[in-house]
Amino acid sequence: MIRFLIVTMALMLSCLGVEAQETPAQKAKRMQWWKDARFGMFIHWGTYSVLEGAWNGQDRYGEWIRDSARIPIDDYNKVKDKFNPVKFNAKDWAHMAKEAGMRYVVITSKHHEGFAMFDSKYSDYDIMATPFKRDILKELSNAVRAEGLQMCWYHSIMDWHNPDYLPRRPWENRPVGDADMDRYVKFLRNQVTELLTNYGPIGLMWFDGEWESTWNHAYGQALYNLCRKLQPNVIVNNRVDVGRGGMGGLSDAGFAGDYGTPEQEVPATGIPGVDWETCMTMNDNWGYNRVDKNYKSTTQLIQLLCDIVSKGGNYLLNIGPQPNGEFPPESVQRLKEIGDWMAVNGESIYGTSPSSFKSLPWGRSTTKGNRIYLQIFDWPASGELVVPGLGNSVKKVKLLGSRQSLRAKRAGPDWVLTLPKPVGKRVPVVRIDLAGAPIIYDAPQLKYVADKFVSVAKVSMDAKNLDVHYTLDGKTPTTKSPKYTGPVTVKSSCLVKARSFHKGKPVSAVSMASFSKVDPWPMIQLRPGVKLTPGVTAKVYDGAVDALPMFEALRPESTQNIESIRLIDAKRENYSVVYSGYLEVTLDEAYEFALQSDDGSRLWIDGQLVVDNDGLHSSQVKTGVAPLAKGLHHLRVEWFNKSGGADLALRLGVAGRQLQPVAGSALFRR
Ligand code: FHN
Repeated sequence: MIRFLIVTMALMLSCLGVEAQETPAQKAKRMQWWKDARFGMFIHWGTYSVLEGAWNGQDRYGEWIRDSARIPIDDYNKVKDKFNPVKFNAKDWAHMAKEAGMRYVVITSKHHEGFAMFDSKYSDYDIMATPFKRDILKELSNAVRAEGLQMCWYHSIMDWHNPDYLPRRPWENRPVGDADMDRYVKFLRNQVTELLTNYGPIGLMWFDGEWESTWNHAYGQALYNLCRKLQPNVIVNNRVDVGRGGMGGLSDAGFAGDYGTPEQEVPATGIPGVDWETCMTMNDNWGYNRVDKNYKSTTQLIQLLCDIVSKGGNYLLNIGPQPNGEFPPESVQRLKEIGDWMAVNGESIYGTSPSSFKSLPWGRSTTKGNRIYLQIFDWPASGELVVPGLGNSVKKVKLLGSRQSLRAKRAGPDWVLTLPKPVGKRVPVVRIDLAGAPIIYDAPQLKYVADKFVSVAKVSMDAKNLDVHYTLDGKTPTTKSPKYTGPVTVKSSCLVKARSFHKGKPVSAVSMASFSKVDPWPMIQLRPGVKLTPGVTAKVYDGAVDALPMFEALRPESTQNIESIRLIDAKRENYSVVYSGYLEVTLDEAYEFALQSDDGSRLWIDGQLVVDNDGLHSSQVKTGVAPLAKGLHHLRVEWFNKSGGADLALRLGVAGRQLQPVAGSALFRR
């Protein structure tokens, strides 16, 4: 335990490194090449490729074959003896990536199997132990850079080969022996050091396999800092740490990693201010499977690229090379066809910002300064394409790949483009040059923390470049109504209405929200003589649950008095805690509470549920608002942790203002 604490403290101290010093502008500069690139090649290649997805008569496996087919490690180790990709040609691979319009290449330097696709001095389970005996990563990094692309590494934290990595596969009777996770972390860091020292400038580190309980935030943050120390300009994805929320791929604040990693899915909308990259297979497997012919069509892949980029994301499209070192022919064909499209339409992808439109019924859009690009998935039978709510004057309209300009006419808030005969190509793209930055006739977006308030509520109204007029009496806004110039303070119950205007004319629907001034929940009157002590009571319950239980039906294993709402034991698994006491607030106000937990949690104030953050999940934050009178209020927090990471934090503040951790000085117990 002492050793673990020493190692963890050392790793935590190393956490006070890079991120703390980098400014947002410096990070933006570091990530600019990646944001502009928008499109990359993922390559999953390892000894699993030799098996082509087949084992013992089953042939539906992929890169997880050792685990899925339950192959004992001694049998699996022999597979490397057949790894001899005699047709591997790094220049061919790099050229195909370039021609496909991809700007970076991410290859598995080590997948979960633990095999190093490079010459590592820290392991004899590496490429030099195969008949091939060539450093694939060295050859590929040279070829990729020669094509002007960024070389990047995928590296798995989870390792099914190294005897120090824990946990073992649940099905294998491989003794734990003197396995030592700290020793494994040192091995992992040594190989990452090789990858960021011996192969020239690396664009990004794509970590993976971070989800098992033996990996933690201290390890993750320290590994992030190691990468940035070795190559300060390297980008590191969020799977280096433990903050990722499942396949949706995004992390909560407070965890290491420069961008989110949705996998096999595209977020429903863009996420302003959040960088993310969707990784996806062409068929159903990351690693090569010889019978998996379920390839997405080229048109589907191009539409996915447009959808992702229109939302501000990057697309990392996977290839699973064959054991002979060639890409599958189906992949080669799609790369070529995507490249043909990118050669004509790449300007609508590279260096673009997300769509200016909330949604388009016929396709997607991207933005680049005073230009918008329209990527047409469904060609209008009428030959007329309606561009909804575009407020600008249109200077020029062109179909990319053709010389002719297209006719455009205004129709109320819309523009209507006359298209030529269907071009029959995949996803035609129209470019519109505007007179100024895009002005889209969206209804104002009303933003506020709570629609119930005690003293005042504040509401902001965002309509990008348009004028907004609003009313507080429920009437439809006109140009004679107050013009929005900044957050509006609401002091009595009312219906707020707002509308967008352009050049003195209404150009959007009316947005509305109802606000109610309420009486605060009364303070708790204690019986005379009742003495309070700072802190709260914590009742601890043993047992694995998947959701918060009915605690009234359970018997606590212990009751403790602690100074604040915090984790009691960050390393313990399968237990729950109920924290109870009194919270003292100093004003009659609507208070916003933010409850962060891994796993589930709930916050009750005066017996009313204010925040429900229940469920099996990684660290996530939920918020709620309660109108409270100055004085004492009952507070109860329920929390549980099943396995893996654990987290608990409670913050509060007057609604609309900065939230702060609930101070121990505001908490009391009998
Ligand atoms: O387990 C891996 C899987 O094999 C593959 O590498 C994907 C690619 O992002 N990542 C993990 C599954 O989330």
